[in-house]
Amino acid sequence: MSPRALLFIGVMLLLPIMGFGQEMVDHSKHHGHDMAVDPDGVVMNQNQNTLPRDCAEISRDYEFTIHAGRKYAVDVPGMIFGMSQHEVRVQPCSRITVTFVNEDSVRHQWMVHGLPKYLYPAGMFHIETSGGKRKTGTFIVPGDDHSYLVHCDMAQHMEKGMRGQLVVGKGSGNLWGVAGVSDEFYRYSYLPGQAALLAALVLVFAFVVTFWFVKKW
Ligand SMILES: [Cu+2]
Repeated sequence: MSPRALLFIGVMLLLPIMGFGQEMVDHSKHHGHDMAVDPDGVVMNQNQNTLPRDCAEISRDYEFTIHAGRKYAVDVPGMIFGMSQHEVRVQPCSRITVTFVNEDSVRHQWMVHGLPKYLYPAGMFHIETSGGKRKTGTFIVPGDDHSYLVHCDMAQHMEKGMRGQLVVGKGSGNLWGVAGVSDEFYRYSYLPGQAALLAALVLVFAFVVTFWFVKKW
């Protein structure tokens, strides 16, 4: 056998040992999300220092401890799961550290939607905790007044009470279905804004017309 053939066979035998051709997987950015995972849970898209584009500096630091569990839904009709606080109010451009304490035996999440996508992949920040565990995560909100949806994405948990809002600045109106804040169903606004005034005007007009007819005949 020629030296060249021997070299070829040698390299072919060595390739699997060298790990050549094996898929290189980087788990640090799962589907573009920045994830910190351990047995207690997950913090996704944590952001301690990167400022949103419309913020010159961090306006304020907040720390919240939010508990999740069945016992927080006891006072809410028809609901099974709840949070110790369904609404969080903060200043624009503030940094928020949330410790999420799961008092149930099933998994729960504290998931914020609608954040800027250039900073938070899919516009999301979330903390997920296994039953009986707690987890802490930090993120920074943009500078505009906005109401962000906060929920638990486990199947049926939002429908059964784990629905809240993060109000930045003046907010952008209350979201529906936030326990203690708004109705538990969406009221579709099919009537024009000034419906009551319009109805009153129609009634007065009808009365005047009728009165005029009766007088005339
Ligand atoms: Cu949940």
